[in-house]
Order: sequence, then structure tokens, then C-alpha cells
Amino acid sequence: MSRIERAEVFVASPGRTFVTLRITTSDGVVGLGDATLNGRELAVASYLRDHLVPLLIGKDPARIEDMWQYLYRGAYWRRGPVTMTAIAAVDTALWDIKGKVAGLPVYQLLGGRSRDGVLVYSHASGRDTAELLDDVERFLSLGYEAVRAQAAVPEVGGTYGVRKGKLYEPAAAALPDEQPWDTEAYLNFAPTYLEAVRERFGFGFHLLHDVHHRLTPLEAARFGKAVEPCRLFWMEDPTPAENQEAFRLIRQHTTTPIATGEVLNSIWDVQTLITEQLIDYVRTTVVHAGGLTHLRRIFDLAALYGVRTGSHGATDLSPVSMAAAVHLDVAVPNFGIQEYMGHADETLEVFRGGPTLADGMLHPTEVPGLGVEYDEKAAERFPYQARYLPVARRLDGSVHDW
Ligand code: KDG
Ligand code: MG
Repeated sequence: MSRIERAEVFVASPGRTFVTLRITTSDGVVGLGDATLNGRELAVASYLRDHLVPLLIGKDPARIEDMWQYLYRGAYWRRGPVTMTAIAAVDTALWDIKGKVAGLPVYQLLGGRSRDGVLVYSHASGRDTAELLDDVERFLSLGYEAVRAQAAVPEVGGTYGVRKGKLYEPAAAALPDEQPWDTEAYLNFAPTYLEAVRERFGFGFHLLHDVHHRLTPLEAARFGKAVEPCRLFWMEDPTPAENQEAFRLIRQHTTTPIATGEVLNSIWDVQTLITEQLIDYVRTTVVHAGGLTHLRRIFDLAALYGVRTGSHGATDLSPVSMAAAVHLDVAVPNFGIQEYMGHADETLEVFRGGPTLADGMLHPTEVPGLGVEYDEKAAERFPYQARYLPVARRLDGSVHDW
């Protein structure tokens, strides 16, 4: 019987920081898992190196479900982003290995295709409405059928979502940057630029917007009502997601669809949201919600209640995560949309392969496993650099939700 012989953790910053787990079996089969937790990367690396890797050696790589139960139930301490990201890395690597052993792409092991491709959205942004409109035009001309739109609030500045370089990359400083936030200014301004997007480009594509946990439930209800004429695909994270009950109030006041879950990491975190149908899209991911095994469980619960999937896919989800996401997206019946921001050129020098983009859709590779390779030599050229997401402060100096 095959055994897990080696499990190595790599931390590198090719364009941004990624933590990658590589498991090698006694038969020489290699599996990859993403273990990146933006701004807390070394905590997951230590969880893996110090606590999980010693448990993996000698175990049967084929027993994916049993390994998941062993690492989750067996640890006594459950849930939380660090734990669930570490478990996810092991789980994803074992699915990669199973695909390679079976000679099948992972989506075939998940039941095969439910669709031909995976609809994605990307990020248009601008320092003002005019710049945002140009950026939306750029994405539409590239063939995207769904675009997220964010603009800086003119009199506040530094607003979440505005791209500085080629890619939108919010984790940029060696210590967290502090950025101002003014809810009333945002509530006055954001509906105007979403209306401007619809006015200029019409309704022939999906328009999304990320509120990024910045509003109270009542403010979110006001916002959702105000943008109803824009017919958004969704408003994302209208209020901090850990208070699931808060979404009831938003739901009662607006028909704007709601997406949440990118910071949540277990089925228990989304149970009320899904079973009470308080959201339309669940944004949990392979990397932060316990891997393919657990995310499939969340998506199956969502399917029972008519909630569709819309997984997070920012630059901090490595190409290994994106590949795993696309294998699952193409297979599940209740897929909605997949976020896709692409990656920096340096990232793609280290991670080779992965899904291909055509006509606004991602397509999984047909090679056995996940279809991504990690170039350890290339990674050595990009040593770890600490990078943090900014922190938001209200105009009176107090900390706001980021
Ligand atoms: O790690 C956090 C980022 O990925 C996040 O700020 C991006 O909200 C985000 C999104 O929707 O992509
Ligand atoms: Mg978001």
C-alpha cells in the first residue's frame, strides 16, 4: 500500500506571499495544496510544519475523508481560519494525488462535468467614476461577461478595491497601511457610479459590487434598495459575516441579491445563512474552508436551499487553489460564478499550469489531478516578504471593518 513519505511546506513571495504544501507518496506521486492565509501566512506554515506534517507521515494517502475527520475531530480544537486553511492544504494535496493515481482530472472524481465552463468575474476599479468606466470597458472588451465595479469615494480617498498596478492587490505594506472610511460618503457615492456603469454599458453583462463588510444591516438594506435599478448580480459582504442573523434584516428590505462567506471557514459559519435562505451566493473557498471535502459539503447544503456558489478568487488564492476551485465549480449542480483576478507574472513563474480562460470562462485542465506544478527552484528567487492588508479607520479615528 502507498504511504505518505514526505510533506514539505514552502513559503515564498512571487508577486505576493503563498504557502504551499507538497505531499509525496512512497510511490513517488506528488500532490499540492494551497495554505495561504493573507497576512497570517506564517501561522498556517507553523500549524502545518509543527503540528500536521508529523501526523501525515506513514498514513494512507487514499483515505481522504478519514484524514479530514482525523485532522478536524481528532484535534479537539475546531474551526478558525488557521486550522481550516491547514486542513484544506492537506485535503487538496490528497485529491491531487488521488487524481494522479486514478489518471483522471479531479473534476471527474467529483462526479464529472455539470457544465462546459466556469463563468468568472473580474475586478474593474477607478479613482473616480470616469476611470472606473474606462476599466469596465477594458474588461468587457476582453470578453468578460461579469465585472465587479469599485471606485474610490472622492472626498475620502484610499477606498477599498482600487487597483494601483496591473492587478488589484490590497496586501501591499510591510506593516498594515491605515485608510480612512466614511460610510455616509460611500452611501451617497457608490450608487451613482453603479448607475453610471449601467447607463454607459447597459444590462447585457453581470455587474457585481463588494461592500467589504463596511455597513450595518440597516445601512446595507438602504444600499441594496438604492441600487435595485442597477440589477446587480450581487452585493457582496454587505455587513460583517460572523453575525449570520443580521442578514435577516437586509433580506426583508431589498431584492438585490446577497453574497457572503469569503472570510468564513466551516459549514457551521454559513448554516443559518443557507438554511434560512438569507443569502443567494456562498463565497467560501477550497483554501479557507477545509479543502474540497468540506467545501463540497457546504455547497451540497446550499444546493438544498437554492443557494448558489460564488467562491472567492482574489490574488491571494494561489493557482493551486484556483485549479481546485474550477474542478469543483465545473462539477457542482448549484454553481453560480467564480471570482477570478488572475495572478502576477512572477506567481506564474512558480506555479505552472492550471485552468485556462476563454470567453469569460475558466476551464479545468484535462491532465490527471489538479493540473498545477510547483517550481521549487523558481520559488527560491522570491523569498518571503511580510505584507499586510490595510486597516480602515473612521474619520473620528476609530477602527472600522476592513
Ligand atoms: O485576503 C483578502 C482579499 O482577498 C480580499 O480583500 C479581496 O474582498 C476581496 C474579494 O472579494 O476579492
Ligand atoms: Mg470580497
